Amino acid sequence: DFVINLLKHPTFLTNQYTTKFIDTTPDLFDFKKRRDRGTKVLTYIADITVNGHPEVQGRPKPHAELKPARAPELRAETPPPGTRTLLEEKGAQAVADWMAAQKQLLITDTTMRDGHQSLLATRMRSLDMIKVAPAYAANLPGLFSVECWGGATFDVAYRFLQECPWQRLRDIRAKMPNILTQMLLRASNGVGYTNYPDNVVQSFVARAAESGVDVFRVFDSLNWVENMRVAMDAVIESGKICEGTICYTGDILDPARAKYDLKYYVEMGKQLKDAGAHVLGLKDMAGLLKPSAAGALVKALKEEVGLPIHFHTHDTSGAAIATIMEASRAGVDAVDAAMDALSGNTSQPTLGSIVEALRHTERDTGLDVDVIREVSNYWEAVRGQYAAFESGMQAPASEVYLHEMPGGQFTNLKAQARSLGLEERWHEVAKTYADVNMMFGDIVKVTPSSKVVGDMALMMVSQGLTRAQVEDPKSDVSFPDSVIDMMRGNLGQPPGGFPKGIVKKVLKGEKPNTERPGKHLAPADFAALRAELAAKFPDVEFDDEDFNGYLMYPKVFTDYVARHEDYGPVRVLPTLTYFYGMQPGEEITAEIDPGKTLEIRLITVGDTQDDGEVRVFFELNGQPRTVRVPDRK
Ligand code: BTN
Ligand code: 3PY
Ligand code: ZN
Repeated sequence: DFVINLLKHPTFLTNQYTTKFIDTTPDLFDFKKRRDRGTKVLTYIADITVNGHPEVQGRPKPHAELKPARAPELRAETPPPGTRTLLEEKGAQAVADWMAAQKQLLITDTTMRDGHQSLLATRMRSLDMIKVAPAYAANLPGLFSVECWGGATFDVAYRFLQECPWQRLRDIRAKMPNILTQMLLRASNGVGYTNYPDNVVQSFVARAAESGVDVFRVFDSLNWVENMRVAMDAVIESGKICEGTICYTGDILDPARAKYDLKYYVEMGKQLKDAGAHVLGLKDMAGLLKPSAAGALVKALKEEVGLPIHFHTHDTSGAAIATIMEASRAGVDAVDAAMDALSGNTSQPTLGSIVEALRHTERDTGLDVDVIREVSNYWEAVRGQYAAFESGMQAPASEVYLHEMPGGQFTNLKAQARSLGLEERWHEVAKTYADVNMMFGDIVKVTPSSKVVGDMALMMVSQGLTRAQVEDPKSDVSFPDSVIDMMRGNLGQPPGGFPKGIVKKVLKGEKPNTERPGKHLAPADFAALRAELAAKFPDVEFDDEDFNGYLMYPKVFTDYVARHEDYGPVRVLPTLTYFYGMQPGEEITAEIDPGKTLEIRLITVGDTQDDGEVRVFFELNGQPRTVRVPDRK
């Protein structure tokens, strides 16, 4: 007997045939195999064409005359050597030493991760990234790295895009072999929202390194270095680059926010160096670091920690480029930026403008602005296809200094507020978010701690509760689960711990755990979990990537596999087809395997039959095909 991996090599349904039959009938085997995947993809297109995609219902539509997204011409036949070449040849420490020795400001392009996470609700599909990856390799070998994995992209790929995040990583890696790939890792929270057992974190990091991640930006959502060690050690062990990261909050220039002062950050930087970081990440996830503060902070970190510094910020306030210029003057080694068309507002500052701002100065990035414009034009066309996921944010706003929401959360929380009917009361939500932060003791707010603060703020606004009412020991408040979880200590401890009063109120006297959460989590039983997954899908063979997806997100992964059995490899469809289906007469091409394409033409959509089904008529590679789907409208 044999099993096949339906996910990676979706072939055919083995249980319909005997092994012997297939062995002796290779032509039939080939035919069945193709027909099977083709039919599944046609079923998906038919379903979306008839019923619509739930994610875009009621949302703005892409412009009728969208320009096609064509990747720029390649300016080199083979990718010139880049930062990854150095990592492969000399190792992680050599890359860090090289960074520190450079005069130019090094640039990370975040378009494929934080850019779309912060502007388009993380909905960018792999196909749109893979198409342009060769142009990055050939035309932009001078980039420090390309952030293209981790953060929210992992679960969104399975959950909403019906595609495998690991395959995205492998495909980008293969098409961009010379530039470092970078991921965002939430330390013991992996790419999830809660602490995982140590062996799950270790397994995930090893797998990610193997599948193509070169730089791991590791942070903890409460800035607790103790809770970062397992992840950092795993990165170092893998031979890849460990960017131990400080999350920036508050304002080092404000005496009223003394909890997070210069000394605090320098001390944390030293702890990260001692924990083995090759590079010190400075993650300003909300865009709160003001220009003058950046000068002072970078100078102090450079002098007192002595690691190369990689700075990440968001342009929510509109002041990010000024901050970058100050950080650059103070000697920061690398900064994050997004390609122009996916920059600004809650995203990263504008890559092309940073390059221009530093031209003919001693920190000149050496990047070619013509190339950047070409690549940005590609992203502009891609962005047009995701109109449904635009946040509607019209302008930068200084309000970010009040609420301190991370760029990646802002649009998300706004959408959540909208779904609760609170959109008109957004500024109240923002103010309450700030109140909750103070009630929790002024904590770092970044996934997952930011989600806890957001949950609490939405609950208070929708129930009309003030901070004083919540804190009143005599009032009866039912707290969101995420708040109870955090007060139990399940995300770890913030500097100085959570305020005693709120812990007591939330936990109703239950004693919190103030030790590292992973210390009390039993290791996951990998053999038992593999068996559990296999039992759910007896005909599917899972590999190590799949299993690590299952470890992070058991339900999300299982749902993804179940849908994959019906719809097949929908990741190969053009983005407009994926979200909007097809028009009668329309024809598309989808590359189902390298060099092997499906030519799909939608002929017509029939009427709904008595049984509630609709027949949809296609041509697939010139052959007529009919699929039936339920009319759910
Ligand atoms: C997703 O996870 O949402 C992507 C898969 C799409 C499921 C299709 S979309 C059309 C149809 N309506 C549904 O509610 N589910 C299927
Ligand atoms: C994430 O964890 O996804 C973030 O982007 C945090 O800034
Ligand atoms: Zn960010």
